[in-house]
Amino acid sequence: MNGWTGRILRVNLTTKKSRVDGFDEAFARKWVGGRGFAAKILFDELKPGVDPLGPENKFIAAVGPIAGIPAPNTGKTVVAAKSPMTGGYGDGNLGTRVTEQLRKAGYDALIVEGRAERPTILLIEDDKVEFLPADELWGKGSYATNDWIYARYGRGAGVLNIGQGGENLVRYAIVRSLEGRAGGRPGMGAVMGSKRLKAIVVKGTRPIPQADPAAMKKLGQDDLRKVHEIDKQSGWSIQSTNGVLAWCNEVAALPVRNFRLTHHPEAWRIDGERLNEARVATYGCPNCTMRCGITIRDHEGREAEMDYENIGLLGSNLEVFDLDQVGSLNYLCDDYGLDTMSAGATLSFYADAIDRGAVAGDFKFGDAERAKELLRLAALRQGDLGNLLAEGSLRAARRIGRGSEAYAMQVKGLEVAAYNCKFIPGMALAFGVSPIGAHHKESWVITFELKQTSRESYGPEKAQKVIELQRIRGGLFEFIVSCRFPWIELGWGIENYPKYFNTITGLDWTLDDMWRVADRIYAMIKLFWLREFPDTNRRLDYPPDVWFDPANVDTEGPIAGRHLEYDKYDQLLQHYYDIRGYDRRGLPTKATLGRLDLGAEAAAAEKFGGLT
Ligand code: PTT
Ligand code: SF4
Repeated sequence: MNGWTGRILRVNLTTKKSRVDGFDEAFARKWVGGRGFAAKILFDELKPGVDPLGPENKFIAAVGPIAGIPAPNTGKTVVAAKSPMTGGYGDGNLGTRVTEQLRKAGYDALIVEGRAERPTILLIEDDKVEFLPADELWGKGSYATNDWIYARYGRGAGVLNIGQGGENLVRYAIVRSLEGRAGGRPGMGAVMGSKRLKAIVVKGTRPIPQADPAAMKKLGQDDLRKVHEIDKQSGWSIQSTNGVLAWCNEVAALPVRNFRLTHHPEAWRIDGERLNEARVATYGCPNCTMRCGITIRDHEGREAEMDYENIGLLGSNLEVFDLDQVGSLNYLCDDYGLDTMSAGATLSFYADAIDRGAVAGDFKFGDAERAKELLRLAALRQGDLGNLLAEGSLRAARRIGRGSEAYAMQVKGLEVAAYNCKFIPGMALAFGVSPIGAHHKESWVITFELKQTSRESYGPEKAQKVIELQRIRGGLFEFIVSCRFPWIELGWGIENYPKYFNTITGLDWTLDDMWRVADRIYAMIKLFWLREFPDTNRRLDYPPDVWFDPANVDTEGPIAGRHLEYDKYDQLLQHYYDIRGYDRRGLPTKATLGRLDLGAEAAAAEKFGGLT
């Protein structure tokens, strides 16, 4: 079978045993890899209702057919588990040498089960699997852990690790790799921590099976050069992702003051130009010439890798308009292994709850020093306050009560990314129907919406575009496993990806074949949610209430007085369901599931909620 190793490594931390499971070409073609493998394995193997932080949950790292092959931006791995943030399916995607090393070790995916008795490093070297003690690393930050591993296994080793946040089961703890990469927003680091798994180290020596290695080598190298040229000419990497901050401020889409405001006169102080001026180094994932990781050094000499989402949620949304201080907060999240986005949004929620009188406290918007202290308390789960903040904004709101849930900025329990959709219906829909909670990765429809359609519209063209983008971003790039930035930021043609896929596998797929797999994975994930939440309904696909609230409108600027409207949003949601072939509850119909070759999965899910 070209393109796949046909092997999944299964490791049990409780029994310290491992085995290799094979899979056949039918499985490979049906699920392809990455998110496809993860969703299918978790659906098949997790009993409904298992505790995401219990030993029954499984942690998965999965790559896809083009992952790790020298071609544009193929150094990514999907990490997945049942999410401690949402209780549903969760995953993330990060740049790491694990991608190539796992493939070279002879596996397309790793499944980690059980819970180790003592803190453990899982070492995988081809067929050898070892469970090494990590007691001396437990309690250490992600940077020190990474250095310790590099010192023993070399910088070429693939490493996934967690900081203290993961160890202490902070629900939004993330997985870290390389110098600055982080992935698995819905608590994938906490799942590693719950298994007492401090790090995974992978080294492999075998060739990656390919139908035509010479053709792929030439194609990959040529295209890496071309992408590099386009990037140089476009200048995208000068500001990288943070180029978007000034635009969000201009179009009233920036989160400010826990999403109460949409723009701010001080925003320029943390924009892409300022970030580039402060740059001390540039990092990238393996097999990437775009190298979008910009780091700055804070006043304590600590280097942090900054992206727009980090700056939007640790900066403007907290009203910290000092890049140095945002850098410090970013560094702490990285070292503790906390998701910058949920951490920032949870602190903003807390400041808002104090400001509105729902809870007593001494934290105010703009207070970066106290924010650092609060991150520490959350990461170490110190005291009542640390424990409250470690739960994320939805659970914190439920504890605080007094109506605060309305301004906990989350969907399905995962905090909203840095786009303030008070009056951006299509992007609000994208957050609502994202299969892992309010992540922008699935469908970043905002630029299409604001540049090519009317902001006012709730028309089917927006639902159609959300689906089109989901198929590409949450589908193709997550199952083939490759970074989407060449396509989204440089206009690198989407048709290149079936070309890579076909050259590696020897198959003859078109983009339509890719969209079918994407739709299958989305439907599969919906069934996962149904099983966990049998009373699921369309309300699960709604964005936060405050975006609909007339009392929360901007009083000046481009969207003064405007807010989302429930009935129109509901209609837009219905357009989305209709195009996808989902019913009024937001579940794929039996006919849709049949069309997607999900009959067996439908039968397994049906008893949980009566599919139509
Ligand atoms: C991603 C999420 C993002 S998305 C950002 S910034 W972004 C935040 N980065 C964090 C960080 O840094 N440190 C930290 N402690 N927490 C962080 N949380 C946030 O995590 C990332 C890039 C980026 S930068 C984006 S958009 C693209 N995302 C891709 C994706 O999701 N899939 C894909 N096939 N390609 C992608 N390319 C881009 O990768 P999550 P990375 Mg991350 C310091 O995983 O859970 O989706 O969270 O992977 O290797 O760091 O690259 O403006
Ligand atoms: Fe990694 Fe950025 Fe390159 Fe994508 S563009 S592969 S996120 S360095």
